[in-house]
Amino acid sequence: MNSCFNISMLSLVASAAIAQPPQGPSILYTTSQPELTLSGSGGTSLQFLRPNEVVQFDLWPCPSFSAEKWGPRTVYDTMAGDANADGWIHEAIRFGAIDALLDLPASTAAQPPSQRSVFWSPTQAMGTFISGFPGLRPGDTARITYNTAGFGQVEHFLTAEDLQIALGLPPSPLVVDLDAIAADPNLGVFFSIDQNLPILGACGLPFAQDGDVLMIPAWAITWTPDFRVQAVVPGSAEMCYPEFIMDAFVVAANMADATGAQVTQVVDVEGLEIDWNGTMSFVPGCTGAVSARPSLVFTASTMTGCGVATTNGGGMIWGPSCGPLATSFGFGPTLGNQIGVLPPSAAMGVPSYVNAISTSRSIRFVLEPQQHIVPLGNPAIVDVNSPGGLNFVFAALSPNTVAPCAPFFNLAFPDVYVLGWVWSTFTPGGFATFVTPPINIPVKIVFQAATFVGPNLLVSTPATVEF
Ligand SMILES: [Ca+2]
Ligand SMILES: [Ca+2]
Ligand SMILES: [Ca+2]
Repeated sequence: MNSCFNISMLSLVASAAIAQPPQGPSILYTTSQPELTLSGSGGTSLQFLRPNEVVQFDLWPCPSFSAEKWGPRTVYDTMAGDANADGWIHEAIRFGAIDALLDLPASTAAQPPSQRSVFWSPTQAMGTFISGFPGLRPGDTARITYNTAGFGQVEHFLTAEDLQIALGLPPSPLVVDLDAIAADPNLGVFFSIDQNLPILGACGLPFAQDGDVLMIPAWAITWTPDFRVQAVVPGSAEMCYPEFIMDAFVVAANMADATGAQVTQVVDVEGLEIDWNGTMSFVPGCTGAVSARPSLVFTASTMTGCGVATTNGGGMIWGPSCGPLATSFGFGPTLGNQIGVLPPSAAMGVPSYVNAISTSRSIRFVLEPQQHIVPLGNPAIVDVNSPGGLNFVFAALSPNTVAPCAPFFNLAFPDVYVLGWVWSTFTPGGFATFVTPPINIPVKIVFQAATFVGPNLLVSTPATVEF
């Protein structure tokens, strides 16, 4: 047992070193199928991408080579706890898939965006044993936080009930699965749903298709002080871009899919983000109230090879920085390497489409166990991806329900989990792996790493290993 460091010492160092975030812009996204990072992530388990995990692709500095895992299952496990009350914190298919992502930091946010602050929508409801009701359901857009009700609480950006109210539906029973979202306090909420559905939207809009982009205009939204949706005007959802217009955008983009064929339809819009480099039009909606129609970055179920398009200019392949994020039709398949995932061959792209997308400025400093549940008598083996040159890794015992944590100001993960720590070690920077002594008693252990980048002390995402 190494007892040379503790968090109170780190706190003293951190309080002396507040500097600008060193992180440039990036894309956070999810793949619809299991995929691999282009880099191989140093041979660690961080190369394996799953539909319920979030991957990050840097837009700066150019050229970006590979995407890397930013939201491993273990960080969501650790924040959420044993939500299904089966005695294990790890859930291999927690959320089913993450089918929408939204980074909308409040201007008053004290810390940079992180796995704690970025919102998402699941395809399967999370258990409510830890969070209580209403929980995190397919129609919700939310994050996992802690408050006076305890750890592992769900904080909504937009509840499934408010989404249904905006669509002119009763708040229950819940029938909507939100499938893509983008938002801005001045512009409103732009979204797509996962199924065709009779609704009663603005001016009698009778039907929503899975390929439509709908919007809740800003005038119809009451915001919380931290820019989450507190209430919506019933039946205020209106059409932003109907499916046939989205089809026209994707035809104009002239994009190849993973086989090299041209994408001619969206079928199901899967990811949305505001294209701040695009044009914006202000048009009277069907109610007469003028609302903004920004250019939107979008992905769709037909855009295999993980291609990304924008509605800007009437429809183009999106190329936010280093290069276009798809192959033009006639020039071979969209492989996936454009957004940093490993194609099966030079002739065939990845089978995935991008299922959720958000731009962000978030530092990547993550841990992932090679196995989340380990037989007694074996060590924990945990992989690290660190922006620093040397990491201090700490471990503490976790309750069986949900691990406690405390706020800890830094530019990466905003909470410290290694309260009452029991073990520590060092690892080198970049991709690395650490191994504990064999564990012979049935315990749950939460790990967290710390490193310096220049004068800044950074704390990693937490990881839980169960014996
Ligand atoms: Ca569980
Ligand atoms: Ca969903
Ligand atoms: Ca989606």
